Amino acid sequence: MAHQPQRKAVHKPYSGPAGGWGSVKALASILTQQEVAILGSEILWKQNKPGGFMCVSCSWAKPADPHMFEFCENGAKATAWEITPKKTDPAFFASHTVSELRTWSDHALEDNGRLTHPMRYDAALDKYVQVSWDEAYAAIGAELKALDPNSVVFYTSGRASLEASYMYQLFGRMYGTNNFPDSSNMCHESTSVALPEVIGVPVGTVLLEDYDKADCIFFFGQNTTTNSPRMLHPLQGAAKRGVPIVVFNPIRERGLERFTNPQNPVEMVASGSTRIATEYHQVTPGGDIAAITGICKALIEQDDAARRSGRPRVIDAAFVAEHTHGFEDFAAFCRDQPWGDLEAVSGLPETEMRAAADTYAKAKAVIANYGMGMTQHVHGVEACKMVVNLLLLRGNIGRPGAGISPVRGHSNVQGQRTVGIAEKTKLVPLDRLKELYGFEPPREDGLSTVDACEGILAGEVRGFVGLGGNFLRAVPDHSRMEPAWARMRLSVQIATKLNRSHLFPGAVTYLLPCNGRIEIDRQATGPQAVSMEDSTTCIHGSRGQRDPISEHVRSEPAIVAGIAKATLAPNPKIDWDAWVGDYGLVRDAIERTWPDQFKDFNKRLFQPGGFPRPLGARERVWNTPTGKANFTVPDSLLNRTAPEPDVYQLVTLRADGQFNTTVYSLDDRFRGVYGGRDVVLMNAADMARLGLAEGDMVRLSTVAPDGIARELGGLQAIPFGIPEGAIAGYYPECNVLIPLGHYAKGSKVPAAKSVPVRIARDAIPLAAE
Ligand SMILES: Nc1nc2c(c(=O)[nH]1)N[C@H]1C(S)=C(S)[C@@H](COP(=O)(O)OP(=O)(O)OC[C@H]3O[C@@H](n4cnc5c(=O)[nH]c(N)nc54)[C@H](O)[C@@H]3O)O[C@H]1N2
Ligand SMILES: Nc1nc2c(c(=O)[nH]1)N[C@H]1C(S)=C(S)[C@@H](COP(=O)(O)OP(=O)(O)OC[C@H]3O[C@@H](n4cnc5c(=O)[nH]c(N)nc54)[C@H](O)[C@@H]3O)O[C@H]1N2
Ligand SMILES: [Mo]
Repeated sequence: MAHQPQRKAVHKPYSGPAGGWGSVKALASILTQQEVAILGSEILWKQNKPGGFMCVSCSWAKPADPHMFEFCENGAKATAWEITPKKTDPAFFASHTVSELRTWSDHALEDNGRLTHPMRYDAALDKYVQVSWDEAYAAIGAELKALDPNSVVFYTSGRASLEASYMYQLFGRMYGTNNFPDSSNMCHESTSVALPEVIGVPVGTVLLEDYDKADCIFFFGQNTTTNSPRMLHPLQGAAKRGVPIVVFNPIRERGLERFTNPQNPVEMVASGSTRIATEYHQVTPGGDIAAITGICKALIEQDDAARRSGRPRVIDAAFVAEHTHGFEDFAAFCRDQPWGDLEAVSGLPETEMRAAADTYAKAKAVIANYGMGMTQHVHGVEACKMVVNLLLLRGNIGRPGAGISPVRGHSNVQGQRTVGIAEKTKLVPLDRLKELYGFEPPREDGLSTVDACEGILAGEVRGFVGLGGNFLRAVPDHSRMEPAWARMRLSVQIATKLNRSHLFPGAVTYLLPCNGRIEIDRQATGPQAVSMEDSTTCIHGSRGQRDPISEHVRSEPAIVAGIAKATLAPNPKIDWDAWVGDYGLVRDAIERTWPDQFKDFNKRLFQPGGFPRPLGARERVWNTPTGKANFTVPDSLLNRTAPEPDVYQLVTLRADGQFNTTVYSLDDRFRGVYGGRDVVLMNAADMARLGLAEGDMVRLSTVAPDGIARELGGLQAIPFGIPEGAIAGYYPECNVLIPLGHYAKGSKVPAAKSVPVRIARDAIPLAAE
């Protein structure tokens, strides 16, 4: 990979709350950089409001009775980033070769502005050149027809609407493949594999209103501050009601400690803030299975004692008897684990696990939230099931104020799965598609993200179509994936902004610019609405508000239809043009495919707060093999690879100034790291042991069974509050260190939260500032 110049970062520990004036300042600086004046304009009034547009940042629920401004600092940044007037147009491409652009940073590429015209890569010039849409569709269709459908993958990043996603999966299946890897494969796939086995649904069971009814809230490995800041509003409400909030995280994340609501004038003026976490347990990365086992062990011990002395039970015995399976095995497992082992693996003293158990046992209704700190580990699937074990002990699923809440990432990542973006055929109603559209869908499972990467490395995947995202940057093992990419025959990238995935062309490469969700989507029957599903299964309509960046960009449904028509033989049962002309017809088709889930879809599109999809587990109907909710015994207490001397566990993190591979700024405000991302955050004792002073340069090298060398140098060591033996660096820069084969068993989610690495001194000079 081309070496990008290092920028010196400044470390100034952050003492303020999350939100507050810092939030306003950071936002103002992005608005200036993106040349947008949205503060005080109509656009932020419309964000996450019924009849307005749904935020393009995270997937957190949107309330029926929104705040005056229902957005957060990061949502507003994402809005500014999308509606910037800056353009990456044909003139720009004429003056930069692709080789040169490969030396640009992630930030610089996207900061250049929106893509405006369809482009084709010209190898002789090493440049992108402008083409017409018809030319692009015809060429892509011809290429796809010549390729074996099973050698092509159709990637989706979780932002595309339900309408675009439904059309995309239908097109891919009619073309002949189930190769639908998506961003979820790198994200909550561990959840999607775990939850169906244990509670019969692949998604969380809570609704937003449950946060008002909960009397205890747990967080495992989710950084609300940065990644779903609007969630801090209900949390602040809960904290003010005196609800205990118990956090498990190796890093003390500021928003989970203290929050000032930037939209509350009284708090802002008085510089007030609300304490969020009542207990903060700095678990070792990969220590949660052991930590939860400890909590469950304490509860079971208390329950055993209560049973012996005839006192009221600590577990919900009636619920366990009526609704669950496997309790006795699980209880025996917990009783058997020595506290010493649980302490060693979790990094927490027995007293902390017991304290969390006491808090849990006192509460009548508990919500457990979790994120990438659980799913992106080698036993990520088991970790998700452990959260379920904890909840089942006291009947905390399927009752008001209680439930499981995997906090999803991209704004429609959950919804895409709901409408058929899945490589696993059991998740898709193939017979129904066959009946509705009169074709024989492929029946073998397709490729997940990791499978697709393996296929690209092996030369078996010959074509890639990306509906959004930055695949090549989001996946592990950059130094192997980037050179392999160019061996593909076809690369088609549907995108709003230029990114690194666009700079490794295959033989035939097209870059197709699309509308963003905030833009007005004008079609034959007038401006169209699209829809998405939030993290709590609620479906919301969304209407674009701004004029598109250029008259040459097209909507995602239009682009999918354009490629489909150029590739497939006409099918009398699908009128692609009619669908593009009226997305209501696509919603009708979605309703016909899943009549129970999408009943009266068009009628309910703008229901305030969204309409929830029905979910068995919410009603205590368990669609599992046993017909009950299942307790399970984890296959490992340790959610990472076994420790070795001098090997550190690297956690890859998101900074506050980024949305995945989109880097808005080089700051990570709440963690006190400013102006550079080439850092390693380390425990001061580890730095002392290695003889490192703050600012010393280090090089990380991966310890992997495949023996392939993976290195990243030029990283500044910064002392930080992280457990000894663990270090942290930023995603996507650190992805070069993650072996493709280092993923969660069962879900293949790259184990990005614990990569075994060695640390050495390095001497790369810093770029002049
Ligand atoms: N502004 C902004 N918003 C975003 C995104 C973004 O990049 N920027 N990304 C979106 C996407 S796609 C997603 S998936 C979500 C991601 O949101 P999160 O699920 O919050 O994911 P991460 O930021 O990767 O961080 C996970 C947290 O896990 C902690 N952690 C790491 N290892 C462990 C562990 O072993 N145990 C425990 N208990 N904790 C651990 C880390 O310290 C960190 O606080 O956010 C979405 N929203
Ligand atoms: N080491 C490490 N790796 C990780 C993670 C981690 O925590 N650590 N997290 C993983 C996770 S959770 C995820 S979800 C993936 C994210 O992987 P992706 O979803 O593939 O990546 P993004 O960075 O979200 O994609 C950004 C690009 O999307 C395009 N885009 C933005 N808006 C639109 C739109 O409306 N339409 C279209 N067509 N394109 C648009 C822009 O061109 C932009 O450059 O990364 C994963 N990789
Ligand atoms: Mo994600």
